[in-house]
Amino acid sequence: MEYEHVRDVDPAVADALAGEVERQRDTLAMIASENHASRAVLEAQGSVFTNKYAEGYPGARYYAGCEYADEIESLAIERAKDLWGAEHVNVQPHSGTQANMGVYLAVLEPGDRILSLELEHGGHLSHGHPANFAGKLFDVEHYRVDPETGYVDYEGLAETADEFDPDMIVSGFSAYPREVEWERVQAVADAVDAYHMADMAHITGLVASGVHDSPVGVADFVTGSTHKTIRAGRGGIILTSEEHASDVDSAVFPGAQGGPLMHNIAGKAVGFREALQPEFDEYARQVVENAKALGEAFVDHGLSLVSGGTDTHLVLVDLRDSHPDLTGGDAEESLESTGIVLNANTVPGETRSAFNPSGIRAGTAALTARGFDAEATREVGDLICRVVDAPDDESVLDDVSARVDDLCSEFTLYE
Ligand code: DSN
Repeated sequence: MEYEHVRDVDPAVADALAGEVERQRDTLAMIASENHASRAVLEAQGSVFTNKYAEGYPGARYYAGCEYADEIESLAIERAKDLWGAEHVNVQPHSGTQANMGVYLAVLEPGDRILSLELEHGGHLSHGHPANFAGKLFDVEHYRVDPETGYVDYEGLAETADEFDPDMIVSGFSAYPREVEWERVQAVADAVDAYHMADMAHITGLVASGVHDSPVGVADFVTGSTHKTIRAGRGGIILTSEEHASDVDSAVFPGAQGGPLMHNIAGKAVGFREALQPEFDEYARQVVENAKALGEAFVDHGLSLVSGGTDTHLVLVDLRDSHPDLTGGDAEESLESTGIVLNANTVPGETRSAFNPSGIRAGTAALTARGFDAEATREVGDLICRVVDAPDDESVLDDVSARVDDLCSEFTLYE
């Protein structure tokens, strides 16, 4: 990762690239939506396919010279079908949000009704937040988690669906630590004659490996991003049945996007091949085991976890009980100074601003990619607790920082 050609023409960008490589090597990435793609995926994503226009789909392009573009897109599609067992796959969405846009545009009209999980209860901006296109185009109502248990309130979802009569129910999350009961959401969608879109962005890898139940074959549409637990590089994906194939394809292109990012699709193809290997199942199982170990370290230390624990790759800590004077933003900042990089997050029943909320979210996908086991992850949990207890104590921060350095040297990255 020398970037010598960049350095020749642009030393400032070369410095930033080198700095980012070092930052990733020398810190612990615990932002739950991040991961470390393999060198093979990075190589494919940084390839000459960035030069190629390939509007259309394999075998039916609007440009000449698409022979190899067709080949990689077909490989990505076939591998995705193998991974998730879908009848039809579109690998062109530039991101998870673009994938969601593709599904909405495939079957909804502006003004139609969407029922989704509220943002501060774990949902996502593209599920209909007023600041997002989805909130501006559609009439959006939310369901929530049960304030006592932290689990999705499926009875509340059914009641709200009865009253609101949605055209589409969105399941899935960006900050929810439990398995989603896809069949229960589908039963509600059936009862009110709504489409069901399952956004599995965070758990694409857990579903592909069978660690989590799959929404494919249950929901009408399944969307995801390809750079979180699946490690296939940045992008989005839509999985659906033959029935909706052409509506989805036309909604993605020409509906929502122009030329597909063929270099990203090359990365997806490589990452999906990696995820089809038996080692990936072991990786995904370890991601969840590590998240459980992290959660246990927090609970043993007296921190409150939303829902009390996790089934996924992430834990969500509500700091209000144990550390009422510490905001998520302050915790994030102190942790970053030690080399532990996670994010402040809203929690159900949030009482602070979204810019400096009451929780922190931590994920284990990236640590696991660099080889962390449950014991090492638990130690990171203990280090986080030390910082949360004394966020301004320089000697604690120095001590934790030194241990983070040791762990980064032991669990190497991109050597
Ligand atoms: N913003 C991402 C996350 O951090 O969950 C999802 O798109």
